[in-house]
Amino acid sequence: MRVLFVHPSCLMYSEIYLRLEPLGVELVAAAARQAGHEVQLLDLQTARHADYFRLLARWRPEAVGFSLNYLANVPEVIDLAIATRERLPTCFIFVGGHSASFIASELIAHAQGAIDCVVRGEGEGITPQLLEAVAKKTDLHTLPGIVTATGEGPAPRLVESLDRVTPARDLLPHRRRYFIGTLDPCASIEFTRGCPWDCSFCSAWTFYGRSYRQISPERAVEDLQSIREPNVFIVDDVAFIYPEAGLALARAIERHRIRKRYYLETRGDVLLRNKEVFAYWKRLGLEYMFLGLEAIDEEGLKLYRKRVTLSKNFEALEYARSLGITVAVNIIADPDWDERRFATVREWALSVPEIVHLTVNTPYPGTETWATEARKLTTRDYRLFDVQHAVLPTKLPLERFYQELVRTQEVINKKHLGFAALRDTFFLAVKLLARGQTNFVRMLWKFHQVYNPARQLADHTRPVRYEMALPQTTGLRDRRALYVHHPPPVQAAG
Ligand code: B12
Ligand code: SF4
Repeated sequence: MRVLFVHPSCLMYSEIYLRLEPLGVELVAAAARQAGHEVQLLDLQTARHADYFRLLARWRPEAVGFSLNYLANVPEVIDLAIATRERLPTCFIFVGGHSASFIASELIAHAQGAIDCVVRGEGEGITPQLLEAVAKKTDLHTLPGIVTATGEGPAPRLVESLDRVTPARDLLPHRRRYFIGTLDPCASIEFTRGCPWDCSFCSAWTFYGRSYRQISPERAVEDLQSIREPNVFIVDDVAFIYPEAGLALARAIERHRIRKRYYLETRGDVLLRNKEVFAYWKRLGLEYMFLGLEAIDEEGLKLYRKRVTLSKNFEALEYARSLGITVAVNIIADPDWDERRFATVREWALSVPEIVHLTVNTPYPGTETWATEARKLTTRDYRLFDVQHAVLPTKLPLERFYQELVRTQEVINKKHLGFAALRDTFFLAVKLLARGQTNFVRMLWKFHQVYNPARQLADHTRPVRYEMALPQTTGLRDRRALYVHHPPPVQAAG
């Protein structure tokens, strides 16, 4: 079969800092190719809708699979599915990915016949079986994780081994457009999957049923060796939870003399527990680390159930600084914040050398906060669920909230993109431009175009064509009801 996989566009408010390759759908595309299908992959983060429609007309795929990790992309994917159905009425159209897995039936209802099925959970194992069933015209909704308008298969299954499929990176022609900050160009890689913690605002743990699996060091090294980019973003939710695994991988990389610059995400307590692992990785090229601090007070940490103390987080920052790693931290802005609270965060952000990101507390389907807060939502427009908009009632008038939010982001940004910082990055920018890498330099000038309180407020007044469904009941009796995958329980971490 001719199968086209599609990743939707970037979300406007994150595009200025980064644009990364869609690793999940690359894996699914690789699995379909391994099963003998003719496969293409189009990433709308680097291509336009016009390119998609041209490809449809030219190549006439028999199946189109959309990747839907981000809730804010839901309207785009539904519209593309409808437009595809109009152009190619017999084409099989399916959707998979993180967000799609939590709202499968809702998507099918919105699309009114344009989406044939939604694949819940990991896609690389089931997609070849699904395509085979489509070709043989057998029932789809008997397959694990498959949801159609007429039925739903059994619960999705975790793939037996993460070593079997390697991402089809070769299917993406515009690889130089992927970057994160100064790591330009930048590829992505996965070493582990899942997270054993259970933060209330996050759906990473509910998607994988709190499981945690690792790719073997041999396979990880092989994948790394195939990457041509000098920079690599590690997509793992929490890097190097288990020190032995982090060290084994580091040793294998050293043995193979692989030299890259790395960006990873982890937790403060994991960093402190496994200091020697991170120090080793620093020697291998670890340059940036993202720590999800989420709050700068104990109360906030408890609210998000981070299971870490404030002093541990601050100690972790100290340790990362001592290693010479540049750290980016995230703080969650609660809709409850007033001017005083924003001012405190501004003050704190200016007092530390780290890059501070501010995101707005957003209940997503699949999170615990969704089960407890969704009924309070002030909007049901998917596009606003991008952690840059307030979707819960704000204590300040909404306009004032955005003014404070953008002012805070601006103050923080000036710290890094202001004149003094620019002077420091000048030579780097020139070097990148000389190599034809323009992503980082463009980013430096984009902030004011994107972050603008009036524009953020205006986003709330756009007509809404697809409205999110609310949960049937409030509260949550059994957290396992949120799970997409239901593996046997693992021991809780932290
Ligand atoms: C890496 C990552 C990123 C990267 C890369 C994104 C990219 N281009 O793909 C970066 C840093 C850019 C990023 C940014 C953001 N992210 Co992010 N990100 C992740 C993270 C940690 C891992 C994703 C990943 O690569 N996993 C590894 C691959 C192998 O898994 P996968 O992509 O899920 O793919 C599998 C399945 O989903 C499925 N599948 C995927 N596509 C398809 C397609 C088909 C057809 C099929 C059948 C199956 C299928 O099969 C794949 C293989 O098993 C997830 C958390 C998580 N664990 O999922 C958050 C996560 C997806 N991000 C999230 C958010 C909120 C964001 C931001 C909005 C944050 C911000 N501060 O601005 C931005 C938005 C970016 C944008 N769209 O423009 C939320 C999503 C919430 C939601 N429901 O919408 C998540 C779940 C994190 C969380 N804690 O809640 N992110
Ligand atoms: S530690 Fe990170 S990935 Fe794990 S549940 Fe908490 S926020 Fe999500």
